[in-house]
Amino acid sequence: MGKEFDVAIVGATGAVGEVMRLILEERRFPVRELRLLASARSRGKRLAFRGEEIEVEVLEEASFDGVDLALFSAGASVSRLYAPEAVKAGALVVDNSSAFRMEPDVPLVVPEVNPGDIDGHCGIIANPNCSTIQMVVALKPLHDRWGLRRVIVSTYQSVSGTGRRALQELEEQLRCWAQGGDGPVEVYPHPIAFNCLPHIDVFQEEGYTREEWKMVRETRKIMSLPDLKVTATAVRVPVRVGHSESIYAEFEEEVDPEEAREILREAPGVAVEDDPQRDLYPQALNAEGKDPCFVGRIRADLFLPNALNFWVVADNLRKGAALNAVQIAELWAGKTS
Ligand code: 25A
Ligand code: L14
Repeated sequence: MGKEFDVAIVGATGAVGEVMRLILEERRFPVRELRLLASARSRGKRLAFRGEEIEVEVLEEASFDGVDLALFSAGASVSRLYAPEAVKAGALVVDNSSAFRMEPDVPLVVPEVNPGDIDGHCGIIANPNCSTIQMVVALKPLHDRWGLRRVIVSTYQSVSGTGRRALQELEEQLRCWAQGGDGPVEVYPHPIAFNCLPHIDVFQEEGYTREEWKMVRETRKIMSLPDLKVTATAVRVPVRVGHSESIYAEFEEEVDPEEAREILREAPGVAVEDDPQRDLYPQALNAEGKDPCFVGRIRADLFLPNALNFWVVADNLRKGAALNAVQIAELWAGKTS
């Protein structure tokens, strides 16, 4: 029998934490014991894992005694406070927050793109931003063929990215609208029902948001292209689950959209859905609950022979967060046992 691990999920009752538990079970990750950790709000809640019920515990410093692997998804402030405690207790931390991603000694890993980078870790491996993950999974095989020079991306991000409260707010606004009223507006600065908000995370330098800067910096780090030109516009749309992206990618060499389609068909973690004559293209509704990054609308740029345009959709809670984190854990476990 292979090695088994004591695993903790921090933020176990959140939108991503729930999916982490599901994916550990689905992929038969070798869990000996699972510890579910959250804030005092969730104390005593019981959640199912492999047919048994596990009680949620309140996160504290001592929570990591005996833990081999800790998956964090409770926000950056919780990670900053508790990830060092988990490392001290001897655990490997896979952190889904933005707290450590740009630290030089913290690998930022997408297993299909830079699996070798996990070797440099000092106890923490960071899981990238959801929009960045699905973009680099599609860009990497094209970069290997033609050499990536510049990327312009616009995102259409679902509300589940913000967490449970945002999902509830969208539903509440829709319910109130159906009854002729207005719903509560608390999580986002404006209504999200029937709306698009070009505002994800906080506004920062040069008029870009933090989400947009994450897409610039994290893409450069994951792809080891420190000077890559990336321009992002991140938009929240009234979709429950699944982030969509319109990507313009410019290369060193002339490209061929048919060859791009073939390359992407063979690429790990990618599923090509591209037959416009049959109305076939990736959709958020179809991506929910699935693992691949779906790519479609692959076409040559009309004016530049070295550029492609395409559309990428993935389940932001799975490949954008929980699945990628468990894939990192699998890479690590493979080297540990
Ligand atoms: O700080 P950030 O990085 O900006 O992250 C903010 C939020 O974004 C989500 C996640 O929300 C996070 O809290 N998030 C982070 N990274 C994400 C990613 N990559 C991401 N979402 C998608 N993709 P969430 O509600 O989905 O999950 C929160 C989880 O973290 C636990 N938690 C929060 N603070 C904690 C903590 N655990 C320990 N110590 C703390 N101090 C949280 O557990 C949940 O598991 P909980 O017990 O606090 O929440 C149980 C229920 O309570 C509701 N709730 C959450 N926050 C509030 C709240 N209710 C009222 N007020 C609140 N402020 C939730 O509905 C949850 O079901
Ligand atoms: O940096 O869609 O992981 O709001 C998690 C939530 C990115 C944005 C992160 C969202 C954030 C995401």
